[in-house]
Amino acid sequence: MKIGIVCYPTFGGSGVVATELGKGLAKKGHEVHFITYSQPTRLDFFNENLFYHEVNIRSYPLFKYPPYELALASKMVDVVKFEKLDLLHVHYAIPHASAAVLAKQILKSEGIEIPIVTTLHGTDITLVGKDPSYEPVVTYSINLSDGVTAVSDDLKKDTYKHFNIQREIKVIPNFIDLEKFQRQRKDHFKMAICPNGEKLIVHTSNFRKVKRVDDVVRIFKKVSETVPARLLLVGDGPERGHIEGLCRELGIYDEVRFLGKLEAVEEVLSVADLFLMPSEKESFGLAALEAMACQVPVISSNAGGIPELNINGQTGFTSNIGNIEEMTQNALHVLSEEHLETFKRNALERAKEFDIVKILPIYEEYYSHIASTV
Ligand code: GMT
Repeated sequence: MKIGIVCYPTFGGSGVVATELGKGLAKKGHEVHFITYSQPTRLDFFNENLFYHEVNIRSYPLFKYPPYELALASKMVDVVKFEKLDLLHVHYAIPHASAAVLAKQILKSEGIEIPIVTTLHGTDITLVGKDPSYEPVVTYSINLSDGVTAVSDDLKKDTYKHFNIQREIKVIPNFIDLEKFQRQRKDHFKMAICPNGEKLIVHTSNFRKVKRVDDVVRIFKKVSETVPARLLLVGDGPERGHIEGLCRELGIYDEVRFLGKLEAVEEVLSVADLFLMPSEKESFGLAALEAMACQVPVISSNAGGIPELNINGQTGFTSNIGNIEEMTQNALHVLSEEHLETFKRNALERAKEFDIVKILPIYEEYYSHIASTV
């Protein structure tokens, strides 16, 4: 098929999923056209089936807010027409779904039918989308999409709960490329960070409030009072300054390293013993899946779709949001010599269930089904 993919081209989970999906489809022989405002971060190699179309946003002194959604819709119209696309797949409802609906209506007026599939990723529903400033547009554009997918059962339920949705939502979970995310031998790195055999705990996120990085730091402090440990914080975002301050205040700054945004996060995960994800909201938890693929057990909250991935007592543990005490006890349990290897093995086995090789055909089948109904 000829597929147009619209996404945020950044490090965020939805952009990563969209880009990896497009790369995977291209490798299978589909022609994939990315339509974004800049080159997607992970679109970093040549493939004859991959194309990138940049959305140009014309500025004008009158515009306090440049109308990105209109520029995007116009670009979609252009690409669908001239590349003769069979389907548009937009990731993250705001504003991609409404821009796609607009593009579809324009194309229809010219006698061109283009099916659109919208994938809901999480905050487009649970945080931003249900805000009254966006809710009517999100509801309308989900209802007018030809196909709608959500990355977990929990997100599907949340969408029906908060919006008046008439469409069937299909759950297609996040996936992982096990060739890229696998435990590699990085002993020199581990020696440099943990010279005395300390346990290595890792957290990766965009450092937004919803990730509760405070909890990460507080759990680490408590764990390190019992077991010598180090904490690596990967990523960057609005809470970083505050978290640095908290580490100083708690007297653990020397045991914590801030690595910023990393391309090859799998290298860090390859030497990790435990991953922390105490999020307030998380539709799926792609970062935890990446850790598990590298044989890293997960201590997490039970928010959103996380329990659909992290199996309590098997691949790690899930606790109520903010229950730092329980998460600490669970972390110590997993890190014990007696249990660590079993949890690592279980984490990898679970990650294999989300292998891109298994999930790609589900998308392909869904595309064919949606295209046949339009
Ligand atoms: O986690 C974030 O804040 C980034 C966000 C995004 O929209 O890019 O991630 C969301 O989509 C990911 C891919 O589907 C999911 O794995 C994340 O759980 C989800 N984040 C939230 O729901 C907070």
